[in-house]
Amino acid sequence: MKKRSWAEPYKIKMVEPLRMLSKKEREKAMADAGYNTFLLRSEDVYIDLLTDSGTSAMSDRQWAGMMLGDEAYAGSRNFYHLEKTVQDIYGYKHLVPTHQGRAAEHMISRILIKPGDYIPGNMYFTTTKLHQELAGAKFVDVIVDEAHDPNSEYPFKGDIDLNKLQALIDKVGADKIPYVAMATTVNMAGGQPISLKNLKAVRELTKKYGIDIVHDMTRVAENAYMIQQKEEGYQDKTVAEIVKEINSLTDHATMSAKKDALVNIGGFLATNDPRVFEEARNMVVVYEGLHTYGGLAGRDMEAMAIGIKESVMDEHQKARVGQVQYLGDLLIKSGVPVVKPIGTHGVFLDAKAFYPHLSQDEFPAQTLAAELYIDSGVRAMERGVVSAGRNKETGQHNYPKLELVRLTIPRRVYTQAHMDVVAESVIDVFENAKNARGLKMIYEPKYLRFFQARFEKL
Ligand code: PLI
Repeated sequence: MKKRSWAEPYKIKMVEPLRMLSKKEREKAMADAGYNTFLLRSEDVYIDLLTDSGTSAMSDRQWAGMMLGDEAYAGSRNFYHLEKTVQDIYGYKHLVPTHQGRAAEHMISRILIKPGDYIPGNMYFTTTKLHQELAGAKFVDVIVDEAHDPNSEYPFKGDIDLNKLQALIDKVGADKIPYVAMATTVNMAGGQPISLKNLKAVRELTKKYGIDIVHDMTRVAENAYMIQQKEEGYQDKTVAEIVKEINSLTDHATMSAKKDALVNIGGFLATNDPRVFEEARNMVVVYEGLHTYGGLAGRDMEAMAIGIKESVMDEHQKARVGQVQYLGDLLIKSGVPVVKPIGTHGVFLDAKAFYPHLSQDEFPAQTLAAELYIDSGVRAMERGVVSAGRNKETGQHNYPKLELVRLTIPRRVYTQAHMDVVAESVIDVFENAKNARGLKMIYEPKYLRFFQARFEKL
């Protein structure tokens, strides 16, 4: 059969010019930023793969929706549109909007956790875990072992190990486990999906013990697309149908709409439990704003409602995830060490394999992100020992098995040619890897240190 390529299901109506500094200027910019890509100025970045959070290009329909913002303090028309969309597309009964995901994480942690509780999860996310800890819980990783192995080709590395979950229940008792934290997809594992087969088993086990499931649905439509592509029995289901099925197996959800839902700001807490809804509606007024806007403008809620509908379209996910896989395949073909299989929102470089001569105390992933920026102006993000923070009890670094650099692809923003440029730069940096020196941390903030820590070259 003749080859038939796919292409993005949109054309470009407005462009934003990019500029590229000279190598000397990039070296200075990186040193001035303390070798932390979060501290670079966006204007000094050529291709920005720091994050897929809040960086999507909105559609003309979303921009048109912005003009329909009803900026009333209470009862905005856009809130009701968003509420109906969350009910229709996601299937959750009650909605409390928030300005972004971590505000919803704060509320659900405060509502469901008692000090001394345990929260098992399919790996951790930085803000999610911090809010669990601030509410007095201890996070316990119950993801399958394959998730910690960058070379395992297991297709559903987001799966929960039921034996690990059962062992925790046996050890601490179900009354000390208010909920399982389940994320679609698992960001820190490389954007890896959970399977429906696994989620159904987790639902069965948690039901037996009266344990809830809190769903971090930040990238649920991308996870659904992977299920459609890889899980037996789902090839004929639409992404929208699979999203509904995933959500139906959970009790509450937190959402950073800045990812899947294609908006630059926004999030929410959703729940099927009227008591949790009642408490969250009370709490949101203290921290975010009235329960019909939760820190958002009416226009933001309108853009989110439209973005949610666009995010579950099969052709959108095919192009979105397809672009990520395109970049991943270029790197794999050139022998660059990456987390396999390629996930949905980015390609994760294995910094330990780039720099076997650097120990984790020399921050290999932080080093790699800096080297990549200096090489080509491509901005990536550290996801290794800096992101993992310190052990609360011992004060030592947490040493995660995965020491990664994330090339995160914003949705609908860059072209295939940009991906080619990125791949060429990564390959060059890999070929020169043995010359890299590590870094020393010279400033460390108390919370979520990766955002603001500063480094010096060793
Ligand atoms: O950045 P927020 O507060 O809207 O959402 C926090 C958050 C929660 N869960 C997951 C899985 C995330 O990926 C997430 C935010 N992620 C960021 C900012 C990222 O760059 O991946």
